[in-house]
Amino acid sequence: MKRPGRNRGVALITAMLISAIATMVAANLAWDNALDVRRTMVLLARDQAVQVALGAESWAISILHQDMQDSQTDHLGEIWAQELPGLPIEGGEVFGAIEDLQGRFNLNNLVDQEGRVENESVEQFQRLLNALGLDPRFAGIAADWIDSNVDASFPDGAEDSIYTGMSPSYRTANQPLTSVSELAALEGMDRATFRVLEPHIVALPGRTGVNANTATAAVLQSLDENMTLPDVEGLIQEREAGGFTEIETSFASLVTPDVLNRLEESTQFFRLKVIVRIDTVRITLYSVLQRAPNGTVTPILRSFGTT
Ligand SMILES: [Ca+2]
Ligand SMILES: [Ca+2]
Repeated sequence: MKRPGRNRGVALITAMLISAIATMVAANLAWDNALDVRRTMVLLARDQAVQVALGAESWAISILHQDMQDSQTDHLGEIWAQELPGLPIEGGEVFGAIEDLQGRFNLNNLVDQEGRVENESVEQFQRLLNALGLDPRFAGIAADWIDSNVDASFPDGAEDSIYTGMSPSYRTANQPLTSVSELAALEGMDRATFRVLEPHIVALPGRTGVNANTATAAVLQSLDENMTLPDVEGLIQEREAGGFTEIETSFASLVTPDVLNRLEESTQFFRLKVIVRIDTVRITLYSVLQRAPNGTVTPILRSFGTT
């Protein structure tokens, strides 16, 4: 016996099912397609942001090159030291700032060219740590990390015997640093200490002098054990208008002749920080720029997103 009503019902349900599946497939395709488009847009925006950042780097290079033609000294009143306010670009904006890295304490000064600990610099680093309210022991520990031997210095050293006993265990670098972030590996170093210290330290290739015109307050204080806070404030006030007129006059009564000899009024190493935002993409480029005596500026280290 035929049951036409029931067959029609099955046909109807089948048709509805097919139509539902077709809709689902279409929706999925549209969703995938939208994701693909979005992904491609982000990749394009990222590429573009990197190009903008490199463009900003070229601009910074020309500013530093020009600065060398215009002046013999480097101080915080010069054009390169002025932060670039946000500039609009297509779909976003770009910010930039150049910092004098020789206003910081160069950790690689802790050793001489043969990799032996240089005591005057270790003492200066101790004074810097004290000025920042940090444990001065880190100076000896950092010196051991960088110096070429594996004999722990006394009383504040730490060599392989300490680090190989840690979990996970590791060894000391026993060579100059390429990044200050290596200090995070030091025995006893924690994030809070590193954060306080970081704005005042740098890892530059070889030994460098401090630029008195741009040194941070803590670095100025580290120049001599008898340097007081009012001394530092006086120095900062004195250099405000356009750097020190005569470093020797300003510092002779405050530091030893040795330290005075190492003070400089111009700079070789700068760091550019560029932030580019395009659409939802944001990148940060850090670029260490070295300026030769003839004014040629070369990027020697680039990194994205980290210090
Ligand atoms: Ca200058
Ligand atoms: Ca060592």
